[in-house]
Amino acid sequence: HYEWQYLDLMRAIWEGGSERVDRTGVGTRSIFGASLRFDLSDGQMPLMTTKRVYWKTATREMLWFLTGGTNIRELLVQGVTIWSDWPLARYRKVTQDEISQEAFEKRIVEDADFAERWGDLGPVYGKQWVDWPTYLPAGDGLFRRGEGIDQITQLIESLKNNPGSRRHIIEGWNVAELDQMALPPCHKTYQFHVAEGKLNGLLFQRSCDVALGLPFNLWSAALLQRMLAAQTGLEPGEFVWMGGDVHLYLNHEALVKEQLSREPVGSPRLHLKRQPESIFDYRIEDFEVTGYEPKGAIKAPIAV
Ligand code: DHF
Ligand code: TMP
Repeated sequence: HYEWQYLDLMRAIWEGGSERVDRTGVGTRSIFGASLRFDLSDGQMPLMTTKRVYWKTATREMLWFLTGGTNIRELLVQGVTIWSDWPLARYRKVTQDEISQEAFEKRIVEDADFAERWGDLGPVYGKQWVDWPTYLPAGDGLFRRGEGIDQITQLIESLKNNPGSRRHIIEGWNVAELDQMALPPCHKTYQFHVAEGKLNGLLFQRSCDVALGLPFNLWSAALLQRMLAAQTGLEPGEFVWMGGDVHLYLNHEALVKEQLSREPVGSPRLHLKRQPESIFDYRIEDFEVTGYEPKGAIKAPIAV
């Protein structure tokens, strides 16, 4: 079963990782450099079954990236709260207001001005994917804004018109704008490869929270690959994941112990129920998962 790769990685880090101090102060056990490989033929997806993974939440996040959105308001109106912690931490720090997460989220949804001021994550994934900024010389050493680059549209064109290319890349790591981002991109580089009518994909993730982030990241990358395959008339091939700093937070011990005591069950499949004109036109109702009967959810605190 594909999921043993994930469980083996988790065990290897917990048993053999180096203990390191990290940005959040929580502390991790970490290894450097890891890879996983999944077959996406016949609707197969790298969806973990040893705990419930909220694949609809991850799908809503991916659709949000494709809109170019960077404000958590667009997630919160759909009930998605996975990005709230970072704007909330900034708001609390700047205003010294000990507002609850619920009250903060409610205010973001109800008050557009407040959302604009406090809900934006900066030029993160969505912005770089579909509107990577460019600058044109305007004389006197000054520059003005050029048209943004839509990497997603360019990628689809290159997959269709130049399948043999070795430059099918989506890049999130805009060095000039990292300091404006709430978090610099973790899933930073996607590369695609066309062979024998199949679309293969690879994600390089510089930093990986194996317990909370990785199950989402695997689902989302495979989902993007499935949408790209559908839009380019290719069959989904293999999905390869590569991680840089791959870690478990020390306060995830209970999750790790519980999850490693479980065994994978079944083989969930993803069906794309509709083929929209463009990759930007997918809606949440277009995605159906069958055969997913996971073990129960396991809660764990997220390091901010
Ligand atoms: N920071 C850290 N430390 N780890 C992350 O995985 C992470 N991921 C981010 C942003 N910053 C991060 C964006 N993605 C959850 C999952 C993914 C995600 C952010 C949060 C999360 O909280 N998952 C929980 C609850 C899911 C839910 O409420 O829907 C889980 O149990 O999977
Ligand atoms: P860092 O920017 O200091 O590396 O912290 C980011 C943390 O968030 C790190 O634990 C990795 C985790 N993370 C994921 O695992 N997946 C994600 O998609 C995101 C956004 C973050």
